[in-house]
Amino acid sequence: MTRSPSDFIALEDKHGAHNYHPLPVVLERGEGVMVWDVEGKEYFDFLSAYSAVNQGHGHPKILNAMIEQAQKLALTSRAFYNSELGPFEKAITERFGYDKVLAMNSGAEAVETAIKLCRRWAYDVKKVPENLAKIVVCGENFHGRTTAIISFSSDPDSFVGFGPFMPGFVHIPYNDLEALAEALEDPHVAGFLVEPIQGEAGVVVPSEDFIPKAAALCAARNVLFLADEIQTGIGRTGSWLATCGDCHCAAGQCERQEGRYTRADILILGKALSGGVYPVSAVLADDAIMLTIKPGQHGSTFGGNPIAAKVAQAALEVMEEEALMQNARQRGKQFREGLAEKIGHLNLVKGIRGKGLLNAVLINDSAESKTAWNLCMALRDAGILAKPTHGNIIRFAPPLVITEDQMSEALKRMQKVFEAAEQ
Ligand code: IF1
Repeated sequence: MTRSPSDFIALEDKHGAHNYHPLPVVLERGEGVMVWDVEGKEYFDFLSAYSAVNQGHGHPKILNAMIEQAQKLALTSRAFYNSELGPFEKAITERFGYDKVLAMNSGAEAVETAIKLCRRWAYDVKKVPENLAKIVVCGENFHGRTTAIISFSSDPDSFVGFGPFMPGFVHIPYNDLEALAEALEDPHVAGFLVEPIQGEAGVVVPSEDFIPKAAALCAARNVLFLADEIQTGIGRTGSWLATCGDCHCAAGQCERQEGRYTRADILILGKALSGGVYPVSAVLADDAIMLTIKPGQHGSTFGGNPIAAKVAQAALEVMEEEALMQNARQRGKQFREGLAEKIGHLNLVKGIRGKGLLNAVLINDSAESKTAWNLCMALRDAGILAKPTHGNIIRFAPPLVITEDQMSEALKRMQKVFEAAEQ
């Protein structure tokens, strides 16, 4: 077989499920912000595997943690203890300020875990009648692709054809405090599950008071606040957690400046907790919630395995050692201001929005048009990899290790692509 991209694409087409429509580029190697295709062409990675590669591709400290642990002991299952899980649990619960953590693997598994915890707390602590607990969710949400999670999706692509659906979810519009207050009138509501910034919906940043006031409304009604920080957490928006607002402290040590830091009752992490090399997700909560699940009532074969524990610990340490939250804030500002200056005036561009290094460009065309896709193809040819979210919105989320010079070069290339498309 030759090493042409079309050969690799043909293999996937013939032997793989068609559950994706990837951009036609075949990647082979990555280092930091850069990736190379099978023909040796170099690209800026402006997707970071949907914010799972915050620390950059092939981070040496994270890779070494994975390799060294794999050579010692990779997997025991939780039938036995292992030497790495306890130290990781201590590190992450102290980092984010919670009593306990339940380690899983994928983000969807962590969201499912949070839903189970919320329901158990409702029945055991809030005394909601058995099987009547409800969880409030937002329109345009994305929390994963399991059948329970798609049961409360509002995206037909996510749920059509996969019924019957899991009951017990109530929809409100995102960023709508009045609708939330009304939904919380129902005494059977156990929790409110929300993304602090909606990623897949197109990097929708809510009003500044939405998260803190939503959490306050929940507290007043004895309803749990579940923050899905799988995409926004671990530095992506310029602080440890997007629910940190702008205080930039290391979450958990925050002085909880009124309205500046919202502490979720159940915090859901994933993606970049993996350091971009090994799936790790985690659910954090205090004892009153976490201990409602008893031995044998939840788990997974790989959840909390020694490699995951070592990799996640290294992934968190790198964030602090390399001041990646601060860099995300500075480079994000450089991106939004630089791009607005270069292309903000173009008819093609309807808007630029985001926080930290989770940003998006809204294309001035219908969601059904191919404009955003065609722009991503042209960006690919210019050595920048990005992909549209819903229709006419392009998400830009490079690894948080991107330098000022790399961002300047990427912005120059984006300007050329958008100006050429404007003609
Ligand atoms: C794919 C979207 C992003 C997430 C939030 C939970 C999960 C995700 C806020 C589930 C995962 C990934 C899934 C990935 C593409 C990507 C994505 F386009 F699907 F919606 F980022 F916006 N909560 N998001 O963003 O985590 O089980 O995937 O580990 O192709 O499905 P997961």
